[in-house]
Amino acid sequence: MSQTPHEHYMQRCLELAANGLRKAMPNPSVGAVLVYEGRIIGEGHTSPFGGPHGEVNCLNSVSESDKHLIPKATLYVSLEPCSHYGKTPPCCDLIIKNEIQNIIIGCVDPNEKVAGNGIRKLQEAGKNVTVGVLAKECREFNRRFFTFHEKQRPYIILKWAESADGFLSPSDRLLDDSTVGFLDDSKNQNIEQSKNPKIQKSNNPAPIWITNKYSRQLVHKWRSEEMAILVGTQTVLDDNPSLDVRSWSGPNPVRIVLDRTNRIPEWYSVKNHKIKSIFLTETHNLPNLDTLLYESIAFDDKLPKNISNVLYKHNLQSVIIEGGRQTLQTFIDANLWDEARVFKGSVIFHDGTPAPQFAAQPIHSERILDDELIIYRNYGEGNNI
Ligand code: AOF
Ligand code: ZN
Repeated sequence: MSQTPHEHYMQRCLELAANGLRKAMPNPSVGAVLVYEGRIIGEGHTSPFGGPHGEVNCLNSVSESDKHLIPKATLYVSLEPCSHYGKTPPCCDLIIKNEIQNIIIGCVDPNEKVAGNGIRKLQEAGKNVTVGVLAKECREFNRRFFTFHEKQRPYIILKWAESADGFLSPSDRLLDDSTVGFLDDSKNQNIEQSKNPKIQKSNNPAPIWITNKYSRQLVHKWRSEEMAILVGTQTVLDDNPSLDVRSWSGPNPVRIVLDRTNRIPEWYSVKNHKIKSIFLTETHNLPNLDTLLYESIAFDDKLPKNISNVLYKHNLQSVIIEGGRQTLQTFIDANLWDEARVFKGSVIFHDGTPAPQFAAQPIHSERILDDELIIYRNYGEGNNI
């Protein structure tokens, strides 16, 4: 489908914004493009958190020789320009000061400090303001930010890997003891993957992987894109995962660990101080230490909501939940999830822990060598962004 010129420049805004998405969090990443008579004279995107907004970087990028064109140019911006003093001054004031007359906006900012005030301020200053060009794409792009502000909760991504016959892990009966590793990327194993994963006995310490190394690398990329990663107690006790970003470059998400009765031993990887971690317990008398924090929550029938409230309180706009079965199923049953990313490997377990059960339509699937990746979105009632 051919794009209108407005859509074309808005698309460029999103391309620019993609460059700054993770670093800008928990701010939205916003792209801005300044166009004069079909020529882009300036462009920019939001700087890392706390830094200048997209509009500022766009205006600063205009060359000396083009500066006189600014008032006659059209500004495209993927999110409503801000109207408030946050860590930076209002972008609206900058636009007004630069005497830009035409502003094309992708979508309204859901932040209650802005929420239409930016558009109003520009209109009151006599500007021509158009709102809603590629609005859906602009919201989708910053979906973590939108979910956070509109639903007061993080964007929730479920991730698991299952065998070709639908198990997360093989039956214990197939294993000599529980020290054998298997499964996928929630593990802390750096051992090279054999090409054909087979169930290993305990005299062989090699883990059993469901997914191949390309799929596992993708999971590390995903971790680097989210603000938090969460697993249940059993997953930690079984696998001693580090929950960090290894085979990809990018920041580590904050580790969120369910530990209702404080069972996780001090020497486990999730308790090292290398990465900020939050332990969710029923009760604790443990002090917050360095990067290791504790939060008390009720482990009742509202557990997923209670967890989501803690993440919200800590300004964590997204979380990838990597297991185990019970934790994943609890979020599914509460209908508190936005995306599920499911790998189906080629290994067959015949028996074991069944994969979570849920009803949702896949929006995408692809093959990664012998693995299949299926992505689901939860557009359930009241749950669409
Ligand atoms: C824009 N352009 O590029 C971004 C905006 O504390 P501050 O000053 O960084 O403001 C953060 C808020 O500003 C953020 O929550 C969102 O409402 C808006 N972000 N606005 O005009 C931008 N990143
Ligand atoms: Zn701004």
